[in-house]
Amino acid sequence: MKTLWQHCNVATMANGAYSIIEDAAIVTRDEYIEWVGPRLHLPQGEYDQSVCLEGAWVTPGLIDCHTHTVFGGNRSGEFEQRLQGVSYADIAAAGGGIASTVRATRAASEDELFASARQRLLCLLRDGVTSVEIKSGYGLSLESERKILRVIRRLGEELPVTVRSTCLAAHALPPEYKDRADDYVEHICTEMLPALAAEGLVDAVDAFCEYLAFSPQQVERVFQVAQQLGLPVKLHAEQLSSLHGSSLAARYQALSADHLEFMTEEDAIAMAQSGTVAVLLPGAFYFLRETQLPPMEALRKHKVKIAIASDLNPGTSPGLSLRLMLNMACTLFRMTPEEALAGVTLHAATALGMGETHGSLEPGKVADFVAWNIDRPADLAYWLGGDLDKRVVRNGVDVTF
Ligand code: DI6
Ligand code: FE
Repeated sequence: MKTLWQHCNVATMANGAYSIIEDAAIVTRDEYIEWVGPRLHLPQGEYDQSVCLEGAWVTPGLIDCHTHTVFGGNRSGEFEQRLQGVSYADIAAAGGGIASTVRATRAASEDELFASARQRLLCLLRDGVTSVEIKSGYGLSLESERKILRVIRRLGEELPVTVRSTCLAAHALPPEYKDRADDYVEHICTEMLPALAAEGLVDAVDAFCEYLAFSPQQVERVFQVAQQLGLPVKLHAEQLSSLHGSSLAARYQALSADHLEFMTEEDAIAMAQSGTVAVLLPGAFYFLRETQLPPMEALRKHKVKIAIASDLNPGTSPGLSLRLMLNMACTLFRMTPEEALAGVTLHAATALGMGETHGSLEPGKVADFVAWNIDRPADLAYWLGGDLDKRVVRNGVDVTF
């Protein structure tokens, strides 16, 4: 099926810049982009169908490259506690925090987890998301991590979105391993990861490197096993303190290091050298009322690719809109709307190892795009949420709903 999409302006996001083509046309053949350029230069040819986009601005489909969409329960009670002055770390130390979501997630059936995650994922899709990464990490046992990863696979099968699964078994210490972090890491490395990878449930491996989670030495053990299994790694690093997890991630050619508020310039240099993407999570920064800003200047100076994601999770970023994160990236982190859009398209694709096939509108790439009824691309970072008028095309097919 060959389709001509025309009467639109395109921000192709090639090379991570708007790369605008006014009065553009896009030719797709099945799920791929065959041609994109000014309509006046459209090559002669026959089309099975021609679609008028009525002057819309077309961008690549948005990519949310860091979410924890699958979990049981929620933590709005802890939100109230934090508003009364109790810290995130205090709540975690008292058995709340991640541990409380682990209890609720373990207690939920696969169908219950699927139903609640589906609702949240639909919110992201209504915002123009066509690819999403979803992490496990609220199960923390082989059986319950498997349950979450199976739900993640099922979400990708039943909804019009490309889903990448990440195993985050090293998210927190499960209660049965209290005071035995090394033993839990050993269990992850010898039992969980090999089994889950063999079942085809894992596309990448992540860990939480933090004083209240896992040490760089423990993370390195997990990375070594991931490498043996042929799986790419990523890391939650420098969110609450500086342990140089981002440099460790760079040493293992991680796809991304995420959060990064407390990273140093040396970390940025290491990430630039390994091509590791910096994934910034303004929703978590905002929701925790963090004051330490990620080092934007160092990231820009060393040309580290910057992605933006929702971090959708019940504890630190109950964010159901990736476009809202664009706004926060601009207002809180002083990114430009162009940088922010690159952060949810091309650089987000790279953070998922999909940069060759997704994230920009170029011939040969997958035809995932959104035609927005807006005046300028900056509108995407300007409006605070809301359901903007749009058409969503995924794999060359209109999936607007
Ligand atoms: N960092 C975060 O912000 C989330 N996980 C992580 O490693 C928080 C998860 C939670 O509080 O439930
Ligand atoms: Fe996270």
